[in-house]
Amino acid sequence: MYVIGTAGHVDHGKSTLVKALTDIDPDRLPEEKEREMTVDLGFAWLTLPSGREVSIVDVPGHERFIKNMLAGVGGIDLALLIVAADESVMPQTREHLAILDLLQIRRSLVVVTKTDLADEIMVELVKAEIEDALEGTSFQGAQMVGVSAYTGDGLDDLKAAIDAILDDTQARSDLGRPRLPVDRSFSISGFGTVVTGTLIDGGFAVGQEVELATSGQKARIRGLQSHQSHVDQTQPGVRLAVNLSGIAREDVPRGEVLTTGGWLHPTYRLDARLRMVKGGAHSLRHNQGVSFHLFTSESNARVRLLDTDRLAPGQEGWVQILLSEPIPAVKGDFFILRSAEDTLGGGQVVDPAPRRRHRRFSPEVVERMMMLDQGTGEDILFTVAEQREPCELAELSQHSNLPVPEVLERIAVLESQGHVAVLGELGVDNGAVVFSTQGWDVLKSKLNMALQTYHNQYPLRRGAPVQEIRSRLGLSLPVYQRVVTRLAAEGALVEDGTNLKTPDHQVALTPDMEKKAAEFVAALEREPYSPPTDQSVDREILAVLADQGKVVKINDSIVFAASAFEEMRGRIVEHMRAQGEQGTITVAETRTMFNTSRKYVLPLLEYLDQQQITRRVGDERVLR
Ligand SMILES: Nc1nc2c(ncn2[C@@H]2O[C@H](COP(=O)(O)OP(=O)(O)OP(=O)(O)O)[C@@H](O)[C@H]2O)c(=O)[nH]1
Ligand SMILES: [Mg+2]
Repeated sequence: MYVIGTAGHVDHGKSTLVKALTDIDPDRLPEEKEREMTVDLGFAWLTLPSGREVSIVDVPGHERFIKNMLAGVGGIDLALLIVAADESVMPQTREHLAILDLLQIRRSLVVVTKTDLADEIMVELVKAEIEDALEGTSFQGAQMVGVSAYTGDGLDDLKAAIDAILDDTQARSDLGRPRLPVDRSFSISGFGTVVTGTLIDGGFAVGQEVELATSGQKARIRGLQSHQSHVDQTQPGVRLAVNLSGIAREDVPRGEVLTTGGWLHPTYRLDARLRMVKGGAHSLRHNQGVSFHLFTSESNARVRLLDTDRLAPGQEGWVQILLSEPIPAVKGDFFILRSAEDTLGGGQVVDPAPRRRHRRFSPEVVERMMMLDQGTGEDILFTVAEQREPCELAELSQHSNLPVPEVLERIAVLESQGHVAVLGELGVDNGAVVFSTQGWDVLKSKLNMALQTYHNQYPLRRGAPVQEIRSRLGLSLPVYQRVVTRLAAEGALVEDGTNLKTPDHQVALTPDMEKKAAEFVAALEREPYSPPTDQSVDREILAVLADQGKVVKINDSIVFAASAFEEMRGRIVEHMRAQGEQGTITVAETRTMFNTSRKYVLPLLEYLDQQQITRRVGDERVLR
């Protein structure tokens, strides 16, 4: 489906032409009918001679309503630039032309209206003037058709010309990420909230859950209509009325974007390539305040010029735009900048959510933006990965404006060429994360450094607690888990329970420590069942002895030599077994057995309970 938009100076016959073509009066507001002037957007549709159905968005020509005009032309495929034969090129002819040119509207056609008011020579003169105005714009060389809505003259030629152009126009791409920039919302009693707009980048279906990208609110699609007929699902490029449940009309103002959840987020900051209007009246200074228009939305903004102090009419530059109201944008979207008086320029979003405020006059910043703007799919994905790593697939897709299947394909190529590292299996929705190879190497060495530092600090510990290393690296848990799994598989680190260590880390005691440790164990062994509890030994050394299996730590004060502990455990178990299935042992029996005191026996039996060797029943222990 295609959407056609009108454009041109006030009173040049846009709405009358739409009515003549479609039999639908696009001026629906009472004040429009009364003043014979379009104030806000109008909508109509017709079936062309080929049988193709097309939508028409009719815009106001009056300078005062230029914002409404901007809200209407964002999603159109073909622009009809309308010039009255009795007035020729006028200020809003030029301004609308400049806007269509900046938005890079794909196809264009010039319509000279009111030919009944001019003779043939005058019409030719007007066409020559238009030709001059089109020079240097994307409209240059556009076909021109003369019509009179009054006599009907030329209307058939116009329809045929539109058909021919659309025959030759590619259907809108379906990226599977529908966006409906809302241009109207109203409520119908018995139905509730209805919003309208031109659908781009994907389709919607009845019953689907949707999200408002700016506010984040959710709603459900109750019904869909295109050209006043019910439809169950849609493709991109249609004019659509969406009946929503779960949301009030007031919560969906013009400028909202209806989309599927999770991928599109509003941004306060975007990077862009800005082109100033050729032959415009004003230049743009660094940090100047402007109004920013993207599809149907509008926000006040400041423009940071990144590679110059001033942009004169006709010049281009790299900019970072700071918005006062957040707007959901996608890489590649076209926007317009206006001052209070006129259209200054416009351009294309290069990065919809740059991570930082860029330094000005930085060659690296400009180089990255150029890569995002003009690079191949691989270049773009690599640049996004480098800037935002670790990156998930959805993030790569949003920031590159490439559909997920293409992202998967191209990331696989980048991985095979050694430019990126992919952690986890590449696939839809399985949480794989992508690093640039350099970023991955940096992370690996940081992790290695963190482990080394830990081992140096605590040479007697087996390893560093997993969570401590994670917080040092500042990684999210899912990413960290992928990182550890990958590095363990590569043999770059060893996972040991809840500890991590470098593969070559080994706990080694110094000779002095060895001596102290041996003395300590010997002291324990001298009194195996009542070992001394006043022996001071370094906690780290004690941990090593426990790790090595030479001692068993029962609690903070009681430590048995391993041989003693094994013997006691064996004899206690044996005592119970000897009595048959239901064998028991008491504290007193244990005490007698080892000729020791309650001080040792109580903690020992509790320890055996903890180890699930015994279980306490009243005053006795039974075997587990
Ligand atoms: N003679 C003649 N008059 C026309 C023709 N088309 C429109 N008009 C008249 O021109 C005036 C303006 O027409 P509109 O269609 O409202 O112009 P518009 O471009 O939609 O104006 P805005 O929406 O306000 O920018 C009206 O009085 C129309 O009747 C035509 O083909 N011939
Ligand atoms: Mg009009």
